[in-house]
Amino acid sequence: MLKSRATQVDNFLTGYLNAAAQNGEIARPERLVSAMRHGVLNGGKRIRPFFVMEIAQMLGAEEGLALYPAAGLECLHSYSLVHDDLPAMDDDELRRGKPTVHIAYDEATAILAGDALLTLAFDLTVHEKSGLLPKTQVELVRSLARDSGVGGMVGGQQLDLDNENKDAGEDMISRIHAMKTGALIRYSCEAGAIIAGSDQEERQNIRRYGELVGLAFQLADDLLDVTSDAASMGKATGKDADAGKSTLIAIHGVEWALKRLDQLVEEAESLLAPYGEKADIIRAATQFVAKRQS
Ligand code: GRG
Repeated sequence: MLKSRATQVDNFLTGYLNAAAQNGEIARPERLVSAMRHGVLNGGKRIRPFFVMEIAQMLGAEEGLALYPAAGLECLHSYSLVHDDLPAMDDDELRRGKPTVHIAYDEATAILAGDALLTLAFDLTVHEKSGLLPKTQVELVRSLARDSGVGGMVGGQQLDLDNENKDAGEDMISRIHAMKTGALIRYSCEAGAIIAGSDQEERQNIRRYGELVGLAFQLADDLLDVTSDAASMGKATGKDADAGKSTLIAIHGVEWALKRLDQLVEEAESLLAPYGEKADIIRAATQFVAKRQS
């Protein structure tokens, strides 16, 4: 289900980064372009571009119209992972089973590759070849900036850092999840509605759907941490694999998390009712997010 969209995005980004470097659209510091490739073309699931493209399609947008903003969103997501892996943040040496960008290159290059992926995200979203009307591009950029910035992903990351090694409490944990992980997933869904030219009511409905999927995504991620901990230690502990980070599972336990996931999926799917069979692929994706194994 995800695979064909992932291939489309990978092919697009490979072609774009190669061509843009060759024809001078991205003036060549080859080391930087290479580090950007390492950060973005490394086997990610491409869940966010999938939602942009499939929701646009479900709502009647012309095929292909969502490709540039979808690829842009993946660049932005990849930037966040490159920076999240840095020594000053999570200090990770592996990402998607391969050396992180600062390990494969160096720290300064990883910072710059992240910066360049972030700016490329906006470049692609307003690209003249996207086929999108300028008004649509502006709406996308506004939403993307809002959901990825201080009131969204980056703000959530700061709150996460502020609460490290503290008993964060349920409200704060939920807020961190909604901002740090949820906001970009919500944007991925809303972007599909913006591209399809939805009215405000439909846009709000899809945004709410995205919010619920974002929460399910994070909870599934926390469950994966618990099960991978359990696999390595022989028992479920309810503790997050990321040392120092509080999770809802540590507070409420695994049983609660499984039930909560079902509730989130049910509520999210109820918002798809108006779209009948056209929403089948999005329904399957909702299930995939909640039950994912990686
Ligand atoms: C450093 C500005 C800045 C932000 C970092 C999103 C984020 C904020 C950090 C990622 C930390 C993390 C592992 C969060 C858990 C959920 C998550 C975003 C997982 C990775 O997303 P996937 O599963 O990854 O879509 P792939 O590899 O498939 O792209």
